[in-house]
Amino acid sequence: MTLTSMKYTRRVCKLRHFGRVSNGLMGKSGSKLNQKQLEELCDKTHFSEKEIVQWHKSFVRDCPHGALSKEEFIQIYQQFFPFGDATKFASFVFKVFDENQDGAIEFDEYVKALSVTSRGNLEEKLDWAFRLYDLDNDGFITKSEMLNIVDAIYTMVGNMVQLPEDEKTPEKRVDKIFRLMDKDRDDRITQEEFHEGSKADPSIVQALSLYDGLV
Ligand SMILES: [Ca+2]
Ligand SMILES: [Ca+2]
Ligand SMILES: [Ca+2]
Repeated sequence: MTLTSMKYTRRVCKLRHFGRVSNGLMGKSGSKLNQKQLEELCDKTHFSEKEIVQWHKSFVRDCPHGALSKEEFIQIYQQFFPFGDATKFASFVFKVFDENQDGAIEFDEYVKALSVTSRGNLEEKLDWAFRLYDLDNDGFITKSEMLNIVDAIYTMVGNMVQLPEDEKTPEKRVDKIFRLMDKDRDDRITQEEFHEGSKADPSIVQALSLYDGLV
């Protein structure tokens, strides 16, 4: 169940009828990509100009109104998790994608996020994940923030996977992650603790559900 970029596109394709419905709203930026934008995106991502042009083509085809709405985004996730409810988790991920916080994912936001989640190195992925978990964006992950995300993951996945005893509930999993990561025991995780912990113990990264492709 890896949400790779290809799968995103395929799922977006399935949502094409949304695009048709909202054709009337066309006119939002995103239908054309100029050379400057192309170079900028090439700079900021791990994609070549050629790849960006390809991504753009499929993005415009699938989202003719030029942006992906939150509802469409949730629907993409939901199709991967038919036995659970993806609304909450997808909403959190949406927030990280939507850099300018205008309530929609424009092409540049889409392609930058895909670059990190599909081609980013571990550091980049961890930074991205940190932003996901740090809900109020104050530079610390509190237990309640982490509980929010982990609970959303459990709700989305449903009872699909067999979990070890110390991960049976969201609370247990959060306690486990904090035991491993929160080195100074102040009940909040800094970016440094997050990085160090993940590198020292790959099982944490797994516990964060980063690499089973949820983000
Ligand atoms: Ca946006
Ligand atoms: Ca925080
Ligand atoms: Ca700490």
